[in-house]
Amino acid sequence: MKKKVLALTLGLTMALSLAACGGNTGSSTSGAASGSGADASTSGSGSSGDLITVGFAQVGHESDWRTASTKSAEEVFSEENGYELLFNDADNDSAVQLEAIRSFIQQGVDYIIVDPIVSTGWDSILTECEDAGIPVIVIDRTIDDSDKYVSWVGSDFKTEGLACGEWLKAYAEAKGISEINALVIEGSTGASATIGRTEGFKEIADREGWTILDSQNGDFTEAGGQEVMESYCQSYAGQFNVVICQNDNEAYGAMTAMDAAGVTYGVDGDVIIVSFDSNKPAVQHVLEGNMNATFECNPMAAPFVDEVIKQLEAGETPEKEIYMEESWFAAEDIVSEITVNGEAMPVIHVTQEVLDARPY
Ligand code: GZL
Repeated sequence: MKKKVLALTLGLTMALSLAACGGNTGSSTSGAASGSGADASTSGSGSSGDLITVGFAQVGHESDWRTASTKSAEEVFSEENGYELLFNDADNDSAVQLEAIRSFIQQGVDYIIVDPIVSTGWDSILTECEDAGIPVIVIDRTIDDSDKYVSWVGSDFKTEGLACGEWLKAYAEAKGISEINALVIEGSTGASATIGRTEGFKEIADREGWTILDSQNGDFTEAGGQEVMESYCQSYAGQFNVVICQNDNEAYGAMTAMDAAGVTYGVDGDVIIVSFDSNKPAVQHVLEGNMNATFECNPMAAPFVDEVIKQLEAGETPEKEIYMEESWFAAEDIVSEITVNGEAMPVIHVTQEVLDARPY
């Protein structure tokens, strides 16, 4: 929008002045390619035309969920859709992410999209965006110490945690399991997804009198999940019957660790294991009974952001908060519905048909 307005003004001025002496107008946009990690660069050669330039500051590449999120953005913010995408993968480094946003400002992008690695430390950079007249759209994780952005598109992470707890309560009752001794493998420290899922599950655990033996950071990675679970198998051998993994990749690592320790899990095992995200490989594990349940976190925010930008381009005011639709999946057709925040929600029994229909 900035470029179109700028190009229009510039073009008009030049046309008027050139008309006096004959000549043509031009416009230039600076584009970019992708950058990642601490030496991330977001500069790039320009491309012409009235494309809307979007700078996307992504968390990193730590999980299947993140890959799906990035893929969705690349598909939506394409040249054929009228966009030029500048992309930065901050590799889970908050300093890199802030620098990438500063670079987008310097390049004069039309819009900035950010998935904030952590939920605090944002007011200063968002003020810089505001001063530069660049609208910011936040996706996925939340920013909790500034509201200087147009819209947020994402998930209710606490609801995901509550849903996990309510499902576990109903499942344990149906299975005649009277005592829950849980181990939690948390996501990245400071991420709102971690904070919300931890808070939601703990609320149900406290209400039901369950024991959470330990809760450690697995960094949303498979290696992190395996490392934490290896430690748990040492420290809590024979004491736990539930493992809550705050994303799919941590669950894959936890299963590897439990295999090595001779701990059985899943539908026919001694330990109930669940995950968050519900990427296709995780739903496959649920179908096969390796995992008991998975709670979806929808990574496909880009189409909703595209809608927000179209509204802004049309001079309209988008919603401040836009929540994604999400489902809960279980291996056994035992719990068909749970009530979360007073709302009845279906629990989907995973069949081959359900797996085949998964979009990511
Ligand atoms: C949640 C998202 C989390 C996913 C992880 O919305 O930020 O980060 O649950 C990802 O898989 O790494």
